[in-house]
Amino acid sequence: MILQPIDFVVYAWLLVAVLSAVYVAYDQFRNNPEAPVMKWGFVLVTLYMGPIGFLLYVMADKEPAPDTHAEFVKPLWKQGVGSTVHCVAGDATGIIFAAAVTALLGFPMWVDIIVEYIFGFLVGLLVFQSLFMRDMLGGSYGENVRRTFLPELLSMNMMMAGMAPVMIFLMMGRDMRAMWPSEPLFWFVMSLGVVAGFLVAYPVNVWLVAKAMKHGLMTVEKNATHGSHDHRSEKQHSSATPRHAIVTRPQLVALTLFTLFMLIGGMFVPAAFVNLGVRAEEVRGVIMPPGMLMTPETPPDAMRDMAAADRRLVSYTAPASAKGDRVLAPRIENGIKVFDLDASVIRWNILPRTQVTAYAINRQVPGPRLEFVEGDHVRINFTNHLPEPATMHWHGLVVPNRMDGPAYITQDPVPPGGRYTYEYVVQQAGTYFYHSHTRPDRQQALGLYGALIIRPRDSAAEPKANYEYVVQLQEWLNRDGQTYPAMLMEGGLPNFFTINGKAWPATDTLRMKVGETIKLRIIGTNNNFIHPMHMHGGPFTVVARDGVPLNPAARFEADVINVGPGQRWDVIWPAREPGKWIFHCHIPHHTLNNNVEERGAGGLTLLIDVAP
Ligand SMILES: [Cu+2]
Repeated sequence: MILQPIDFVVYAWLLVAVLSAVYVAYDQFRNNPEAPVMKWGFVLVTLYMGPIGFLLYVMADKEPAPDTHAEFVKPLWKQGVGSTVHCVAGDATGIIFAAAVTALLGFPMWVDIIVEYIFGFLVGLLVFQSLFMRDMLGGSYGENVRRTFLPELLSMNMMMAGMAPVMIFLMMGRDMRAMWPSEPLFWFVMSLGVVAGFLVAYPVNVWLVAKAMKHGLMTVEKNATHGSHDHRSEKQHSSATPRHAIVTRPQLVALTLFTLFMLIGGMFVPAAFVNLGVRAEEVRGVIMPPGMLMTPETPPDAMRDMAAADRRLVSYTAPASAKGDRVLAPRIENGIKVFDLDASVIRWNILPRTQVTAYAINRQVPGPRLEFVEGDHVRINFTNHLPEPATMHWHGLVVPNRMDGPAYITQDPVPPGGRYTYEYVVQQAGTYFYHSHTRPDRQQALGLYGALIIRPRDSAAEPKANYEYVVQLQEWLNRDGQTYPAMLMEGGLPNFFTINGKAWPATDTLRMKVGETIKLRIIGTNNNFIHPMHMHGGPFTVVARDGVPLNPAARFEADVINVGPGQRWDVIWPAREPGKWIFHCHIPHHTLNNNVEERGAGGLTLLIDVAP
């Protein structure tokens, strides 16, 4: 599934890599008089390096015309390519194998890197150098291991010096799908790592070939017989490896030291920037918001907390016209009002052309409105179809403690697929709401909340108006197809704002006549900001705070009311003049959609259309 624009590049790259490797294999084994070990080397390296492997093969090794191979591969730069290909084929095979296995086994990243080095080195030395090159090198296997140890060490050090930082920074960057082997992005990042390793290892390989310490490309003579005879053309060998090459001990010591410093730098410098203690399975598939601060001490829990809601887990896409806050009619069982709430991941339109990935209750944002009457005995069956544990909390209500909902404090959270029944007698009346109390910074910010409207037993106790309207605020962070929980943190700041799940101009239009009144029940279902909600066309009267009615002497008029997270205000507004009057947040950024003004406003804006 395409989740990010980079995914197009990833799929294209992997496809080209496979096609290129097939072509190189075909050409090597059919047309090219290259030594068998190099044939395999090029096939593997092309698989690992995609179009770059293909390029190197065509430029440095593919026979341009019959019987020209020996001449064609003579230049030292091509011999260096051959030597590096041979090194990369062995080392990268070991590294990639180890990377996939260590990720699946659940080792932290720093262990992965060390195991990858050891595996890469061993496969390179014991298989690709000593075993596959036995014919070229002559001598026993043990002798070859000894003889190729130093060249392999130098080459592998440089290879890992290039590969490790690329793997670490790309795997543990913003898109941590790259940590997990079942994600195509993992293989793309491995591929880029091999390319970097190749480039860094190339100069050392050129030197090793020039000094006859490693083999480059080779041509197998057409009439060469198998058996004890050397497969190389002697003539070719002499031209590729000058006999005057003299290697001194100081040169080898200096070069060994240099590659060790490169290796240590490549493996340990990234530790200053990312948390190498993270295990791949802890951050499986997560995509982090752009701008989030990720340091060596950022725990994986913090990463999962701020990660995008996973679009691959969406079970339902709501029609663009769907509305949230729909009244949920209860079933009556033995005099108990029974409500079923079901949490799941959905796609939801906050604007006609803007969809978010939301954690929704009963497939709507906000969740369904529960209407109680003071004294009701209610039972709420909560089913969790989210990918993480969740609970429900009845904000402001007096309930038995184990019905209150804070995860790990009054109850174990409801696991994915699990269910919990909340049951209590409603003792209060007024404007309340429910929301998740498991990681509410994440879950409520992604949409897990809804209104609780409780009528008093004595309806005369309630200040009346001609109309009623519930206002639920929310902040969203939605970028490039990903929805992250909006948080007042670096990288977590919201760019969309909704009233009842819709941003202006998709918010409701309320219609009334001059002389009529409307009661707004404003609920601070928002997580981060205090929104100063302002009414045009004259003040409203504040008649209740946090569900509790203000006695007439305590009521007051205002045209701005600060709605902090969790607060509720009931206000009554009389329509004094005909026309279009707006009710909006007075933080101007909150009346824009991703900083764009649409039809005069955006976000937290509601229109009241008053007829004469
Ligand atoms: Cu605001």
